[in-house]
Amino acid sequence: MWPARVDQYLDDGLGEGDVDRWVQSACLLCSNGCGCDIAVKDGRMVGVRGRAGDVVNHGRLGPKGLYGSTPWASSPDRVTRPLVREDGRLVETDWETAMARVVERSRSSLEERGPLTHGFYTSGQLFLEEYYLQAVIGKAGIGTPHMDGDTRLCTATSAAAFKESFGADGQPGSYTDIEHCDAIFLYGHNMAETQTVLWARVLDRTRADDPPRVVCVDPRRTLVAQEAERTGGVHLRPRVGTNLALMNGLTRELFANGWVDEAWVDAHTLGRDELEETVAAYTPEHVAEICGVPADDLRRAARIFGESQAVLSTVLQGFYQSHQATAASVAVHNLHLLRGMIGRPGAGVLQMNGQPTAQNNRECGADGDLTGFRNWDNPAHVRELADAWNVDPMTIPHWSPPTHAMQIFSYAASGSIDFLWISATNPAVSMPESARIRNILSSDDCFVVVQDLFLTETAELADVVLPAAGWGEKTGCFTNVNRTVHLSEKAVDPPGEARSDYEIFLMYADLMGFTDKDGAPLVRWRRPEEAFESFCSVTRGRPIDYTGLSYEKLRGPTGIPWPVNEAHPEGTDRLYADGVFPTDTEVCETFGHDLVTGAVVTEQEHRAMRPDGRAFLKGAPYSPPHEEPSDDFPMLFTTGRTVFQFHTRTKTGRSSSLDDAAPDAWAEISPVDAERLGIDEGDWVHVTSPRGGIEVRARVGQVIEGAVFAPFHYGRWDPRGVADAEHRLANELTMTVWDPVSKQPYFKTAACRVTRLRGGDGPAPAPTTTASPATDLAPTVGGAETSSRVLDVTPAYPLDPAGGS
Ligand SMILES: Nc1nc2c(c(=O)[nH]1)N[C@H]1C(S)=C(S)[C@@H](COP(=O)(O)OP(=O)(O)OC[C@H]3O[C@@H](n4cnc5c(=O)[nH]c(N)nc54)[C@H](O)[C@@H]3O)O[C@H]1N2
Ligand SMILES: Nc1nc2c(c(=O)[nH]1)N[C@H]1C(S)=C(S)[C@@H](COP(=O)(O)OP(=O)(O)OC[C@H]3O[C@@H](n4cnc5c(=O)[nH]c(N)nc54)[C@H](O)[C@@H]3O)O[C@H]1N2
Ligand code: SF4
Ligand SMILES: [Mo]
Repeated sequence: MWPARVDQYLDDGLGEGDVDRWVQSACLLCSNGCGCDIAVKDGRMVGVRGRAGDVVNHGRLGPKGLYGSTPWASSPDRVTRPLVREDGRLVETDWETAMARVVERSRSSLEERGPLTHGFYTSGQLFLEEYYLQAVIGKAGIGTPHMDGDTRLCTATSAAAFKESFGADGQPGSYTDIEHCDAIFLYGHNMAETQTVLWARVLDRTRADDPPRVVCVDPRRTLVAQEAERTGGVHLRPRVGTNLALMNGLTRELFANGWVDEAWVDAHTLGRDELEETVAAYTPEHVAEICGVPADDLRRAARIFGESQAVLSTVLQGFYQSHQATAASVAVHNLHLLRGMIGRPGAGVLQMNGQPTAQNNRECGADGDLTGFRNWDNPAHVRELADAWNVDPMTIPHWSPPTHAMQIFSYAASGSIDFLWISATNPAVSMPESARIRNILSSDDCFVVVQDLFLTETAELADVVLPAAGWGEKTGCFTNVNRTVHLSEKAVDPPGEARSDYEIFLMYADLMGFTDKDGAPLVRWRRPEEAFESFCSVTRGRPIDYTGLSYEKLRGPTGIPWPVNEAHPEGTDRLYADGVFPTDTEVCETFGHDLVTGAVVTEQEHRAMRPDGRAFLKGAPYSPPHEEPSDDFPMLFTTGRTVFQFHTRTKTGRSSSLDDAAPDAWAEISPVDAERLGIDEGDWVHVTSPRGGIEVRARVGQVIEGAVFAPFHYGRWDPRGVADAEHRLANELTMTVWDPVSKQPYFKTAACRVTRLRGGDGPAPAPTTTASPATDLAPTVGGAETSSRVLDVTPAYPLDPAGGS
């Protein structure tokens, strides 16, 4: 049992006695979903503390959760009134005027050119009720297939991989697997920085008796990689963009060494022989040629997998945002299925999420999925929703696959979408090929509505900006990566005239007058709780069954993992304990795809395979990335995160503790490349790709030779007015290409060139206590004190960068 420890943060100078009340919630800064209470004083959020009884975190909170959850809320630069564009400038106005503009434009587009003019691009950070309301408006009110979220950039591959292997979305494993496993494999997942509380749980095992071995697949020597070395596991460092070749090599080793549980495979899976054939060519030596991973390292890693009784695997952006994303992520499932390691303690897959509420977007269907894990290609599933919402089934778009985010922006570029509503995401910074995105958003042809807490780089380009209430300023539910549902209660009023996203979408539905097929208002709920109850009822009978949940039940001591129903009134820790998967043709969420081309499998083809509750083993050959190094662009560019910042920094950038520790962008290169290019630690460098470039300081770090790593957090906005903020956005370099199955764009493969511009005046502003240490261990900008103040709240970090505990 993982011991409880309550972590707490209060604003400077405040003690526990100063807090007026604590309000129940869960942390909204990553998908781990740690249970917490919000401290309120004089109507302001002034801190947080972990909830000891919560199954997710046992009271712990990490650096972002502690220091980043509340300071943004009372920041003086919140948007507090609606803004509309007048003569090229955004000016303040009242809600009536702003909504009248939105509704007028929406009506005229619908009347003139129909529902395909409308696109909704939402988030992984709203509440369940807000996605569900959007889904009902978009699917049953307007009838547009053009709905997606930034979840496409984030966890589309997680959902796609589940659907391809198991028939439906839904995390099979559990965090409790950490306590029971013999080995932990982390694929493209820097858990030490991106899910710090989960990593603390891992460290509590790896630093105790009988530790599991860790295997890390990452081109950088992250803290995870260091833990792999320390536990006698393996750090596999593939060349950027070669994950699938590596996975095929691991899979081949299981077959070649007789590590396959043939009886289990025979009873519970389909496709074993085809998979063996697909991976036959990937000998360790062949893999070494493609990936640059020593053949013996691959053999050692495979042996750990093959000889362990219970392996826990976690997968994240190094796989999802990289080349052949779905095929590589499905390959992780294949390893588990071949060993019969699923559905029992310790043998789990955590196909991770990133954003705190990405799961709910997938569940509710504001993202291109059909509500309640239904199959858009199954007329019976569409009818169930039509009945629940009392609309004609033909209103709900299902004549073709739903439009993914990258395509929505292409339609906006070509003019077929001319009404684009963006909520709780900042695509001008977070989408690939930023120059293209800025052009689309600022074009006169497309009417852009942006709903945010701040005047972000995206909001600045909008036609209408709607001021939103954030976490703690509204009530709703959300579900973490581990299927655990939490209720987050309103703690304080939003500033000025800001309103919750739920209220804003409700206002739009009322003004548009959407009706059901009997002419009654389509959306009759008022309180978020009514939307929640409606959602629970449409999940009945689906793999994601919420029918046993209510707000009242969620006010208990802990979050509850779905399915929660009559059979499982207290929730379900682990799926597929019986080895039965939701793959039946009538049940599944998709009939599946060809992993190489993305071509859809038809209903007839699916039926002919007679899945009968068995999981699919699906393989694909490796092919090289879209853009390979050339004479002009000889290196590989990859991007990611630091522990101290969250995405485009709108919250963490307003916490001085966090922002001081990682105040500005950098580019990480290997010592060998630095030497070759004449670059010293802290020098200004120009990193360019065929699409654009950045000018940042170089961190001579621990990335693999031939690769460049840059954080994507830093757009133009800066709390301290950094002079070179114009030229530091990593997405200037990334490209408009995506995985054929999940449609997730590639943020982790592009060709680039690095040139030295001039000397710097000290080390790069990259934190030294994380995945980006300098060889000379220069102190982190912001001061070692700030950094350790942030770092000492969890044992996730060896404070000594050399790796002590
Ligand atoms: N501090 C912090 N935590 C966060 C977030 C944040 O912004 N900041 N965001 C949250 C969200 S939404 C998400 S999605 C998650 C993301 O969490 P992670 O996926 O852990 O984060 P990343 O840094 O994007 O990528 C992980 C690793 O992929 C590696 N990588 C790059 N290219 C390749 C490749 O070709 N192959 C392999 N195998 N690995 C590669 C990088 O070196 C990096 O260490 O984090 C969540 N948590
Ligand atoms: N190069 C590169 N690019 C990437 C990635 C990468 O690894 N590399 N990762 C991708 C991934 S995984 C992700 S998740 C995306 C994240 O990209 P974004 O979603 O664009 O990032 P955020 O900064 O979290 O944007 C959320 C916005 O919502 C606002 N907001 C917060 N709460 C609320 C609310 O309750 N209501 C409303 N209306 N607004 C709210 C915030 O102020 C902020 O502007 O970036 C993607 N882009
Ligand atoms: S691990 Fe994630 S959910 Fe937990 S405190 Fe940290 S940021 Fe919040
Ligand atoms: Mo994400």
